[in-house]
Amino acid sequence: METAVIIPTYNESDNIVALVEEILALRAVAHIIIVDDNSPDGTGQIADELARQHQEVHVIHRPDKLGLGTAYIAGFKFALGLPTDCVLTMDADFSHHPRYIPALIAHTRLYDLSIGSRYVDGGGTVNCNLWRRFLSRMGNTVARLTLGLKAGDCTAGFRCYRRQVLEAIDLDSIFSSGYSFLVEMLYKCQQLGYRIGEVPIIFENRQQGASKISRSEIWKAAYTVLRLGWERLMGRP
Ligand SMILES: Nc1nc2c(ncn2[C@@H]2O[C@H](COP(=O)(O)OP(=O)(O)OP(=O)(O)O)[C@@H](O)[C@H]2O)c(=O)[nH]1
Ligand SMILES: [Mg+2]
Repeated sequence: METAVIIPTYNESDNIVALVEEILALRAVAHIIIVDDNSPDGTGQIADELARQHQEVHVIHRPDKLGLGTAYIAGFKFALGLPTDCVLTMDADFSHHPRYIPALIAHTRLYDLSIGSRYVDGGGTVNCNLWRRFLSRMGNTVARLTLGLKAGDCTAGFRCYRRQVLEAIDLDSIFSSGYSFLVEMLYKCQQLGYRIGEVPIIFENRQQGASKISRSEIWKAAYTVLRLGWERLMGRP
């Protein structure tokens, strides 16, 4: 299956070269699409250099930090313009290790959406502090209960979508611009009846660079879940 990988970046200069090289070494993906939001640390220029060296690498430059959700959407639209069968998303910080990419792609033969999951047998987290683990577990529990989501890991950004899924969803109708985009996308996939599978992964906390999750992102995510929960209650699609 021809696969495009989307990597949103904001200040990932310590990670991006090693990550792209590890992905290319797998020889499992046809395209790597880096979506950079004018990172002050020069990630965008490093990405341009990678694109000059490797024909598989494409770079989308956005003028400002516009959020993870809209970065995925920009990447999806670009990927759909290429002859890809599936589109994989992952973080740039090695929390989503490239070694799982082949299993995720293989799983997408059986499922419309495959999630690299911390919360299925064989999955887990390493080096994450108690607060991060609590936040993740809490976010998952609230999303599952409020929206009836069936996946174990509803907030994971390590995913592989079949092309048809992305073509069927009106990407411009997605409300969330930030991290809660992941929950909203999963909700839409489940509502549309797509088959969703999970591949166990060990999520490792980032070793280089800084986290971008702010307190306001957490509030925005809570609002998104409540908003979708209300729509579900009202029977709106
Ligand atoms: N283009 C773009 N990328 C972003 C934005 N916010 C975060 N990212 C990238 O999205 C990915 C996830 O962000 P992280 O800060 O690692 O968030 P996280 O993995 O949930 O949090 P940590 O575990 O603390 O690393 C990383 O590759 C970031 O560089 C944004 O506004 N725009
Ligand atoms: Mg991270």
